[in-house]
Amino acid sequence: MSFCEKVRYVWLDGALVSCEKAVVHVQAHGLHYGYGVFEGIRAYWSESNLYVFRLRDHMVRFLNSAKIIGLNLSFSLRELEEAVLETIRANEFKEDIYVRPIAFTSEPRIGLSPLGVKVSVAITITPFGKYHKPEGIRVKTSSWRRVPGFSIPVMAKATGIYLNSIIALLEAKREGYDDAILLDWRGNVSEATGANVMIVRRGKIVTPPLSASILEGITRDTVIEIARGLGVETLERNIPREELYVADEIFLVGTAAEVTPVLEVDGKPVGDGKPGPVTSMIREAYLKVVRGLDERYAKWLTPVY
Ligand code: PY5
Repeated sequence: MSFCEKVRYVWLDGALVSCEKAVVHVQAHGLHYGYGVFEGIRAYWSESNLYVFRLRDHMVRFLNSAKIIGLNLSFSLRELEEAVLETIRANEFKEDIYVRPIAFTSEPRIGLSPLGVKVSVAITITPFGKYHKPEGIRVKTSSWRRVPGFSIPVMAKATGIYLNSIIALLEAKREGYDDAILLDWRGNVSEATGANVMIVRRGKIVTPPLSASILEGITRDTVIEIARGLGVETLERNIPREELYVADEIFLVGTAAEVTPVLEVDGKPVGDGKPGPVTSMIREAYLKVVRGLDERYAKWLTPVY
C-alpha cells in the first residue's frame, strides 16, 4: 500500500494539503545536503481516544534541534503542537500512529549556504505498529563509530546525521543482525541506530551519558522515571564495549523501538539469551503508561479527540 493510500492529509507550512500534493523539488537544498531536523512521536489508541505521547517534549526538542543547527522556523511551540493534533483529526485516525514533523530547506539551491533558502515544515502521520520484534533482537557492535558532537551536533535530531545510522544498520543487516550498537569516538557505548541503549548490572540500570554522543532520548527519560517509580535506580555513566558482554540484560529504548530486549550481542547471548526480569518489568510498565493505564503518568498524554 502506498503512503498516500493510508494518509489523506499532510500538514505543510501552515495548512493541510492532500497527501499527493505534499511534495518538494528534487533540487531541494535540504535533500542534497541533509540540512534539516525531525521528530518521531507516537500516539496510542486506548479505549475510545487517541493519546499523543509527550507531545510537548518532542516539539521542544524539534525547536531545540533547529536552534542548534541554525534553521529558522516560523512556527511557535503552540502552533506546532496544535498542527499535530489538527493533522491527526483531519485524517480521522483511530489506531496507533506515528507522527513525523520535519523542517528542512525546501527550495532548489546548488550552493551549500542555506542563507535565504526557504525552510519548510511538514507533519506527516501514518498508522504504525511495532518497529522491532517485540520478543527481542540480535545486535552487533558496528565497525562505524557514532559521529562525535565535535564534528556534528548530535544532540540535534538532524536529518544528515542519520547517514551514520543507516550505514551501521546496513552493515548489521548484511551480516544477519537486526540492528547495530555504535560506540562513541572514545570506544564507549553510544547508542543504537535509532534508539538509546540501557543495560542492567547488579540490579541497576546503566545508560550512557549525554557526553557519549547520544541523542537525548525522550523514551530514555521516560524509562528512567518509570524505573525509579518501580524502585530501580538508573546510573548515567560510560559503558565500555566489553561490559555489553557481561551485562545481565540489555534493552533499547526509543519512540519507535519502545522497550526492545536485546538477546544477543556480537554472537554472545545476553544473560541466558531471553528477555530479563528488569527489561520485562520496564517494558510492561512502559506499554501501560503510553496507553494511559497508569494515572501517575497521565501528564505525558495529550488526548486528540
Ligand atoms: N537515538 C537515536 C539515534 C534516535 O534516532 C532515536 C529516536 C533515539 C535515540 C530515541 O529517542 P526518543 O526516545 O526521543 O524517540 N529515533 C526515532 C524514533 O522515532 C526514529 C527511528 C526510526 O524512535
